[in-house]
Amino acid sequence: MAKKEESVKLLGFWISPFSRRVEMALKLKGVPYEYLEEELPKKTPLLLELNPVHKKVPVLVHNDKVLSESHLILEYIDQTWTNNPFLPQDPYEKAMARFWAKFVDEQILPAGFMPLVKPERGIEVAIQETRELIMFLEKEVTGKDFFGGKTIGFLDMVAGSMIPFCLARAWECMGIDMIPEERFPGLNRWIKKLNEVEIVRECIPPKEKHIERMNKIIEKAKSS
Ligand SMILES: N[C@@H](CCC(=O)N[C@@H](CS)C(=O)NCC(=O)O)C(=O)O
Repeated sequence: MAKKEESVKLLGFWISPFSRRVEMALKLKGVPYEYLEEELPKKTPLLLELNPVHKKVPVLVHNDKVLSESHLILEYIDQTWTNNPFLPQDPYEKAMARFWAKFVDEQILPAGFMPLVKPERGIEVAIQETRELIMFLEKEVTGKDFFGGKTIGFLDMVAGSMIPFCLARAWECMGIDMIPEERFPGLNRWIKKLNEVEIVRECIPPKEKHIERMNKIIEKAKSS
């Protein structure tokens, strides 16, 4: 829990999976924080001042410390507030959680999102390639409730904010179920489990509003 004199602020954007996962982590730890919404693509002078390198959300401000990049923010949160640890303690498991988290953001996200904007090799190829990548996670989660085991962990927050509650919703705009139950039973079970976690439900964007906004983002990106 945050100590009395502590100040925790989060600059975020409501549909950003990167922001959503940081909120999940703060809530999991029970850290009170002030949430400052950015209206992307506009950027406030505060965001530009706090994250001059990347100019992106999320940014966490803990007292006089400023942090950006969601994976690093999650690690900082886990090590600063030590209740409800969410990164594995075992060095190998921790390295693997980081490995898969990087894979989600650096491989699954571009493979799954870009074709919605520029379907250069066709939608069918994009679906197949994205599913091949997602299948690696299916193997990781099979037989478990969460990637972290019995409770939600680092990779659950990274992959959860990105795959079911962002990417799959973007594909739903096209009428496509990217993670069909018959091909991905482990991931579908995991998604149900995630939906049972109160802090996850509190942090994911409302579905209708989210899909409507994503449709607009995709259309705008297509025409630019
Ligand atoms: N690697 C960053 C990615 C953050 C990111 O891409 N944030 C987006 C919102 S979803 C953003 O602020 N975009 C503004 C821009 O690109 O100008 C992280 O993990 O925090």
